[in-house]
Amino acid sequence: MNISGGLGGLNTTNTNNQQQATETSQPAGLGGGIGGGIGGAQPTANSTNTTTPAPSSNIVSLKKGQKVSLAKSAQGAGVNGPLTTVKVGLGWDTNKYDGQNEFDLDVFTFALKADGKVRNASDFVFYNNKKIPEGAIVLSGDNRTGAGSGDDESVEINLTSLPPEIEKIAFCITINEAETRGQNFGMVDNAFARIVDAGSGTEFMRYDLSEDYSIETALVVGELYKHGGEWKFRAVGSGFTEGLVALCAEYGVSAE
Ligand SMILES: [Ca+2]
Ligand SMILES: [Ca+2]
Repeated sequence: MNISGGLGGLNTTNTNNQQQATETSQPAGLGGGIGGGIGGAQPTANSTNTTTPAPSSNIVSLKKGQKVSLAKSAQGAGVNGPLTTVKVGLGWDTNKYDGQNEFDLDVFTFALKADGKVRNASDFVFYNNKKIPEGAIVLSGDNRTGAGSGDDESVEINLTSLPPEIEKIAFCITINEAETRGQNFGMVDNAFARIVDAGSGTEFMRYDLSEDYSIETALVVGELYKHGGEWKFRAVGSGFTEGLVALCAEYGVSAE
């Protein structure tokens, strides 16, 4: 699929709880994609990082598979009062790649119902659809190089104005035109997600993806999800070899 062509053909096939039809119509979407298990290497500190403060003891540092309460983590990092708007910053570096093509990674965010599917294609937030209709999830923009150690692209979520039927938000990174350019996550370093209280600018949670990816062309970095009335973050770190097509199949968006 030509992602730069605008994804004009995306349609949800799941507006009436037809997720089974979606799954069976995209059987190859997740083939062999999900990365290895929990228990890999420890997150490594980035000694060249000069623009983002090193994680302190007040910032929860997640390992793959770990789930943490947003409110408790924020409180532990000194955020006063209830969380309203959080920023999920995602970053990466591509300095292992010396090919001729552009190497453009993109954040894709899926706003999901309790069944893990989008309401419709407008809940699929990316560079050509930078927010959901209610405006409670907004993508910063499209970084084309990944240069620098801070956030390369970020997503702001207003937890108080999210539609109540949105119970999960998945944050993914894909490589634009990975197949035609012969690029994969084996050429990507220092991928991370971090969560910041947008009001105070306080970072309170960080997940450094420590796994060595190879042929994958899409990553599910993590998920915000509502559990017992409270928002939590799960560090997922799963790679997919079928790129955006696999993600769309997973979350009920039909990519044609
Ligand atoms: Ca980009
Ligand atoms: Ca970067």
